Amino acid sequence: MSFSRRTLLKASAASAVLGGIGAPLVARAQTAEFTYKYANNAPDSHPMNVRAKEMSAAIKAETNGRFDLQIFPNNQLGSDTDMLSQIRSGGLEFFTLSGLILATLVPAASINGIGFAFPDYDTVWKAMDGDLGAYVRGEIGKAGLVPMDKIWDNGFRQTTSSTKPITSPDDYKGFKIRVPISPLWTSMFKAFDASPASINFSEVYSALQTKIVEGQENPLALISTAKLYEVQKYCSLTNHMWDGFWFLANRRAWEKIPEDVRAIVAKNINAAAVNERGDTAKLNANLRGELESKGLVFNQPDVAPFREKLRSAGFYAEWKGKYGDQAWALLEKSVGKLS
Ligand code: X2X
Repeated sequence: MSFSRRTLLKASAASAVLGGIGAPLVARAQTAEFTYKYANNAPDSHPMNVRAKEMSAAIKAETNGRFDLQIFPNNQLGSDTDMLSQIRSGGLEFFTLSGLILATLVPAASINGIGFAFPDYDTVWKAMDGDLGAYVRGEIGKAGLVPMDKIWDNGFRQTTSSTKPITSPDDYKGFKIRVPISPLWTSMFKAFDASPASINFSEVYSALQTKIVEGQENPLALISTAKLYEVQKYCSLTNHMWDGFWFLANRRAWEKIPEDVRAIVAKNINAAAVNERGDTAKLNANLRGELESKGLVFNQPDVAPFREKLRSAGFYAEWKGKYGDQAWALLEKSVGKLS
């Protein structure tokens, strides 16, 4: 008798599951060879999870059921801090994380979050799909994680508050603001003389509700899908940084996948990223009216004084020193002179 390797693999995977007496044959006939977990911090309705579901279905179909990608949205597997340690140990196979938070492990990964660096999405995608993104992915690779080529969009970040609108840099003075756990975020809001508190996204709604902090900053797509408007009054369109999510794989888990299957998985993840960028940019551009109808009061401050405040506080000079000349030159090649 001759069996192909694939038939054998399928048969052994099936019999492992069928070990239980009387297990229903029909329901188990399509057991996947690879069942991998993908976890993230975004609500189920965020474009990231909407596109991830499509992507998972496409991967299953194109691999004839060999690869089953299971999605765990909304911090179901823990906070970003927890998920970062799980993906490093291999307890989790895939995870999307803001480059700024990943910077606790890979310092270069926060560079796209430098205050007021990116003027618009065209500049963002040119840089992140070009030299700057390639440089950051190289650094992520050195830390033992595998980043997919296309970064996913979180968006340009806006400031919300339960106490007052932010109309000028002075309004940030002493402002109790939640920031994600990331040296760049803390440094930037300290440069504004604010009082930043590092809190994982999984705790943000309750931190705002119980007034542990007055405000937070996030793109409109997240302010909407995470319902932060329920616990905030003002939304100031500060557009102070662009933030994206790297789609990361645990290296050992990634290398275990046969090359033909890996190509299908990578292709679909990157295609989903591009679709998610479109969805999220549209939401971020169009949500203002909807959020106003839910009670958020909007204002649009002139950002020039904010940028000047960062410059005079030495923020750009400090971070140029931290990233080094090579990385800073790649950033400035994309966005122009910063300091
Ligand atoms: O933690 C946040 O604020 C969030 C959801 O935007 C990130 O993942 C960076």
